Amino acid sequence: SELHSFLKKLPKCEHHIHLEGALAPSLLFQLASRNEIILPPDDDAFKSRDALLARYKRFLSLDDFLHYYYIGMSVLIHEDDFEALAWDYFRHASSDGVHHAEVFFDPQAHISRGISYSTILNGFNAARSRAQCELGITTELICCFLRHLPASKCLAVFEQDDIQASFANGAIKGIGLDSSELGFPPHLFKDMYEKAAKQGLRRTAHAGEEGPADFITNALEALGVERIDHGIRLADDDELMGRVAANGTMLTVCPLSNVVLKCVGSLEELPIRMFLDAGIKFSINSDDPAYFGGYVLDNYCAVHEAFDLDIGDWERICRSSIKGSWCNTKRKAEMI
Ligand code: ES4
Ligand code: ZN
Repeated sequence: SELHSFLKKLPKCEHHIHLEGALAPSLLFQLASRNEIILPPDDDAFKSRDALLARYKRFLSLDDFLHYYYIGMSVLIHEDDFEALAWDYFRHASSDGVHHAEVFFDPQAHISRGISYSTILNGFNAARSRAQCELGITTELICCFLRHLPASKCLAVFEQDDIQASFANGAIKGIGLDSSELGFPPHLFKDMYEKAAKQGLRRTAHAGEEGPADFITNALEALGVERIDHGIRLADDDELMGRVAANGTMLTVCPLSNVVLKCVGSLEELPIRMFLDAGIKFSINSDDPAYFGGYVLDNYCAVHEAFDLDIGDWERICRSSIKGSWCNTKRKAEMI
């Protein structure tokens, strides 16, 4: 339709996509076979691509999804696997009209399996160069830490020589905090975020996805984050909403993710209209596109249909997401 083509052409920036969450079942099975990885034999979901996709439609919660997410990424072994994964995402993103993508990855989930950090980074960087040359899209990497693991373990990984080198040489733009939210409040990671700030890294954290609005306050105050990933529970706290609007903190909202993981009952329950009315900056993102049934354009279309936005609303959303990006001002100017 005319609207689909309008939404497709909008100059998009994506700020909330986990590269491991772009692992489509077809690539998952292909890599499992090539790398001789045995998927759980007692779970019928791994019997076929269709069975796996059907299981993805029945996620009960964030933790139920994460169980499959961590098993899925166990097929990633070689540099080429990480390159193929990232390239697959960049191709989809570009065809959806993404001009600039800031992508998450979870080094701890690979290092713990004996994969070296350089294998991950070299693979992703090869795909990033190709994306820049062949698709004309710019990209940044955000190194995420797994909050269900002890903060001391996260800090030890943060301080690893090879990871520190990737911060110092600009390969990594910033840090994030992801995985299970309930029971793991942001302030546990205060030391790591303080060090990151001193090193000139940009800082974001998942907060207010399944967890309460208090976790958003906590992330802003204890971690000094510049963005909030998800942040939908902000709608429960009027005072905090005013502060977030006044400070210009951007939320990276993931509509289809929130529905699939049952953080909301339906798209219509998302506070999109409330955020627009309150002057809150937000971008619209895919989170884990291979698991949640859509890439970024699917998320734009779903929001359009649920909230009946007009051209002015969309222009505001796109301008905010360009402004909230962590690229240089020259690149921002090219996108506007
Ligand atoms: C995630 Cl949706 C979501 N929330 C928290 N952590 C994650 N890691 C990958 N996807
Ligand atoms: Zn996420």
